[in-house]
Amino acid sequence: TSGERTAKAERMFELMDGFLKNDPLSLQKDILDHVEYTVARSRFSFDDFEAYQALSHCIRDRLIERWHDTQLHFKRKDPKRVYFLSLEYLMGRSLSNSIINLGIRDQCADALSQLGFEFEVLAEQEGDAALGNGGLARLSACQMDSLATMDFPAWGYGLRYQYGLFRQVILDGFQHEQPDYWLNFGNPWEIERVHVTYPVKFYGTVEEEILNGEKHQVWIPGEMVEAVAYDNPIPGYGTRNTITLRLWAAKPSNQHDMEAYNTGDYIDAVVNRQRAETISSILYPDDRSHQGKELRLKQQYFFVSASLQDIIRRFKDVHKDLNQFPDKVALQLNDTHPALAIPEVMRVLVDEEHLGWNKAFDIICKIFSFTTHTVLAEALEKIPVDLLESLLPRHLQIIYDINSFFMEELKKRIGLDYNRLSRMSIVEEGAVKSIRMANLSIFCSHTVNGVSKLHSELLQTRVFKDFYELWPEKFQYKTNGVTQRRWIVVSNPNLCALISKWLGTESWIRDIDLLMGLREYATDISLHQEWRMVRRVNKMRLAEYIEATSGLKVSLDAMFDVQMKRIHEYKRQLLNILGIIHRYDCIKNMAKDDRRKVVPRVCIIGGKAAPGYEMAKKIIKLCHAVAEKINNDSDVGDLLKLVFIPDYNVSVAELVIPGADLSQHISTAGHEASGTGSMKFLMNGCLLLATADGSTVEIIEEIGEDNMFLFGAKVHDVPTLREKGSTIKVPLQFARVVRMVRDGYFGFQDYFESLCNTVEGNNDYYLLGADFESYLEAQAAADKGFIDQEKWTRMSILSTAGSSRFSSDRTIQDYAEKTWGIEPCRCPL
Ligand code: F55
Repeated sequence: TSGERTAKAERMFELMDGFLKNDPLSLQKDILDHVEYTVARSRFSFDDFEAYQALSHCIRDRLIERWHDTQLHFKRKDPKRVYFLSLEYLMGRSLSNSIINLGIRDQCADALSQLGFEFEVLAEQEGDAALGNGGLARLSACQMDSLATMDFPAWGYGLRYQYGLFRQVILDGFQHEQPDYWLNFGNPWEIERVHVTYPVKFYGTVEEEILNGEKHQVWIPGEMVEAVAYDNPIPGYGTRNTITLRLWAAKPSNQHDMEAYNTGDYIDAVVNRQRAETISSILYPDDRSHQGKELRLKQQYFFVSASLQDIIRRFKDVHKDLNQFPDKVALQLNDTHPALAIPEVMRVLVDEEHLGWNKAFDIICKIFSFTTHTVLAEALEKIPVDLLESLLPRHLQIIYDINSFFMEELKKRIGLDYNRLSRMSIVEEGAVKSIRMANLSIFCSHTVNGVSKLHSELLQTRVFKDFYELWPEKFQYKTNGVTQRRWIVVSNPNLCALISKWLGTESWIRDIDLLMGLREYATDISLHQEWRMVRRVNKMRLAEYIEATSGLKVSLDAMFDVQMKRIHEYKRQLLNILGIIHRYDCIKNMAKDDRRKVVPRVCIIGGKAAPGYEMAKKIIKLCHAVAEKINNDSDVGDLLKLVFIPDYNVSVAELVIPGADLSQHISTAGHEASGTGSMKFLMNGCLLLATADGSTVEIIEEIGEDNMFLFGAKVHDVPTLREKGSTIKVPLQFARVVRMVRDGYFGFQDYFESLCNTVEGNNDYYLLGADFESYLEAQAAADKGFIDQEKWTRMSILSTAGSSRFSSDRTIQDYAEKTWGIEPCRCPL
């Protein structure tokens, strides 16, 4: 009865004694309780790792309180929600970020120091959550942070891979991949929801049924697995709002293969069941190509099906009429990887909810928005029809139906221009008939977003020109951004304190535009002093890390020059290395006296190569071979060092970025859709040496050409240069450094031959030769700038001050207003 319920609620409230408290004493008590009852160690003897575990659980409890309140608040208010669908998230560590967003950093540090622990040491115990490859995946993580902080009613959906991105181990200068079994020591940041499960079906056949005198297609699936939810609370900063990142794990279903138990071998049947788990077992480590593998397709559908069942259930809990779906739901496709959501929603609406085809399609076009992260037509995802037909026969039919409708619409607009029709078709005919996931996504979304202004121009004039001409209003762009919470507050606490001191407020952590206020002090000598001090301490930290990982001692007076990102030919790490060889060669050929004028450099390179990407792996080896030579040459000493930092990931980035003086973003113009690493360096007051590619074009607009070192061909020069091919005038120094590698100056002559071939004559697709001279000029300008420390410091301050446009808060605000149509929904305190 309701009387009993009230009594029970009152009793509960009495027992709970309000919310968990955040003073150091209460924190200590909770930590010790978790040592004893969660970690099950004696409170008189536990090590750093166990202390980390206990502290994490203590923080987790506090996250859960806020998360419950937020979810309840959303439920009560029932606002329009955005569902962010992404197959990848690079969350990195959670402890520091949570403590900072909860606003209890100092209290935690106090609590720990009295127990004899240091917060920083415990934070180092945590491993990275690396459920993604690179920029796209880290962008999702930054955007989740902004969505929570800005109080948006948002959910992230993804896959809970058991193996994250491989660990990179370097042996003899070669990359080796080791599995990242990251859940080994437990994961306090997730909440397993054993009762939030959905069946996901595969294979089987489609049959026709007559229902109320009408023909219907029904899918009779052949296999079933269970999706189990794992919720990762994402706390906002300066708000109680804590949103959900829901990751799905595959488990065998009890209905998986019922027949086998009756007919076959019991042992075999159980072993077979277990195979269901492989669906969510491993992240594909390739960030370029779509391999057309069945397992990958299974992952995509598994993720999409479970997420949509969850989303539709949440909608139906409150609403009866599916026509209202678009008023309550926005579905965001993070690249084409989750694009099977389109035919899946169609299938549910038409086959299960029995909506008419036109009505269903109308709903589809109102709920989906699509963001693409690539510039290259050849990188667009295609799914072989054969694969789809066997795994998801009904979805293939639906895609064909959508395509017929699309072709009819198109013919009305452009007539019988068959070339164009076949270019735009969702179905690609050819040796391997396949589905063009981008074409499907564009046609069925109300908005197609690029990730920078330049990227969007390229989409409109090249990659999706045919579509843009017909539906220009669909095309928008939202320049990427990164979260200042992680990339300044968490990773650079000293700079954070300095900024707050000079701005007289911490509000910039939520309101990034305030950061521009630093411009006013760009020439203030006392800020300069403090700024340099902070930067030097960060360099010290980085130097210690370099010594610990590679044994190399580096001078703090040298310029720390960093290029860290996935290894790709288009990102031109090879240009960097060839530039370093040139620098080395110059030093060697100098008179001793002249060497005094050389600005000392520590060149730092890091990044992972996709396991099957031969050239990228050769670039890594070349970097090591060159480092070996330079670092052991007594003629060179501290004037030049080259370090490869292994196993680049989010937490390595947090350490390296604050210590960088200069960072390189040197892709061939027109190849980097946006680039987000540059924004993190910029926020931390690192100067950029860059080409006018991706978001760099907008960074130039914001901080001015004089505040960075720009070089290289512009987007519009590239096609002409490529046509010219081997007739381009390539500087002698370029030929010389390539020769050195070719001739075995760094050993491994045969191994590097094919790499050298990629940059010579007509083969030099990424225009290393054409850009070399201008690259060296930019490098010389950087050297010159570094000598004038006052000028450098001013540029550094102006870089940080100019980074506000590149906060993911701004990106998310744009998406909310212009693409999703959602509003903040703030949980009361
Ligand atoms: C991952 C898997 C596949 Cl199958 C294909 C691509 C990827 C991937 O990781 N892409 C990626 O990271 N793209 C990058 O996205 C960033 C965020 O928008 C951009 O800044 C960057 O330019 C782009 O390369």
